[in-house]
Amino acid sequence: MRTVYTADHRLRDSKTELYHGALVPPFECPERAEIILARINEVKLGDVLGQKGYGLDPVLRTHDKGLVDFLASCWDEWQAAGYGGEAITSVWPTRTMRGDRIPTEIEGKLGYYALASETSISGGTWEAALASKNVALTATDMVLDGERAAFALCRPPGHHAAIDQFGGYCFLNNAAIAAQYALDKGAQRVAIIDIDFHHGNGTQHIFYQRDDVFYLSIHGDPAEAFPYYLGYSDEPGEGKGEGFNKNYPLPPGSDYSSWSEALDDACARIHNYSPDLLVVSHGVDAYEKDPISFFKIRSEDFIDCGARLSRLNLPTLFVMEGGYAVSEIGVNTVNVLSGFED
Ligand code: SS9
Ligand code: ZN
Repeated sequence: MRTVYTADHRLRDSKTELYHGALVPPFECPERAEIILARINEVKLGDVLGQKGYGLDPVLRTHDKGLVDFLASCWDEWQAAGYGGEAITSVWPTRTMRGDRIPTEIEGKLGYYALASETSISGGTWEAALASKNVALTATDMVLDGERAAFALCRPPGHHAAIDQFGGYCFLNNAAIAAQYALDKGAQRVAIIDIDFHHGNGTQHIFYQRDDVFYLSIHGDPAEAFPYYLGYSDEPGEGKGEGFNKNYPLPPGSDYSSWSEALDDACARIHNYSPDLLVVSHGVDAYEKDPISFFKIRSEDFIDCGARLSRLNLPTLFVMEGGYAVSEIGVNTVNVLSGFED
């Protein structure tokens, strides 16, 4: 399998994450992508190619222009306002206020577009987010051009980014942008299976009312895990999208026996849907030693997971999402890809 990677991911190098009430070095750090790349080369998974340019058009097919403009100018506006730290929101349009006014002051605007406050915006963030979606689209083109599978080594990740919100370490929803791009290039149906530990609230939000993208996700029960306010089992999709959203929330301590049961059910539904393309939101934070998650998936389980995905026999695009046990992230990520190939 070939990989698409760019060193531009390093431009996303924020120094602060608001975590349990303290500012800590971000879990979502540049080393993550470098360690995955090193493992790909170590096991000779396949060639590694650079990004092609795609501009903003495919982004605006998925995201709101207000969010895009905000992300592009946030850091400059934050600095121009004279604020000392990285851009972290401390305000929101909460339930008792208006959600239809977008303030002009950067602090208010930041709260409008943020879905959480752990994700600081700093210099280079926007450039890295643009490169990350280019990586996803370059790999999408490889699959549309006939490769059985490709790996988009995206960083920063994307699945928490909604139509008009960023957060959860995500700015642009790489998997969603890729799915929409495939549809625009002639695909009829796309399935997205999200194996990251966290529910991909952004991806669900983007496609919730649509039947041309079927979103399925296995994740920590949102009653007990980020993103907390979406990802429950009673979210089937809406309107013509009803029946094309499927969540598998699992409790703390879940191991591969219950996790793979959910995966098998998801694969059966994907098979019945008969998509032209399978997008895998590929996160490895379900791993037993992940510092911010609570599943018990072992490194070898990821190989089996890849093998099960492969049995669907579909053109498959892997898009990197989360995974924060940094020293094991290379092995775990590539285990899914090698399991898929063998
Ligand atoms: C854990 C807080 C987690 C955000 C996690 C985003 C994961 C992206 N107590 N906060 S894959
Ligand atoms: Zn995650």
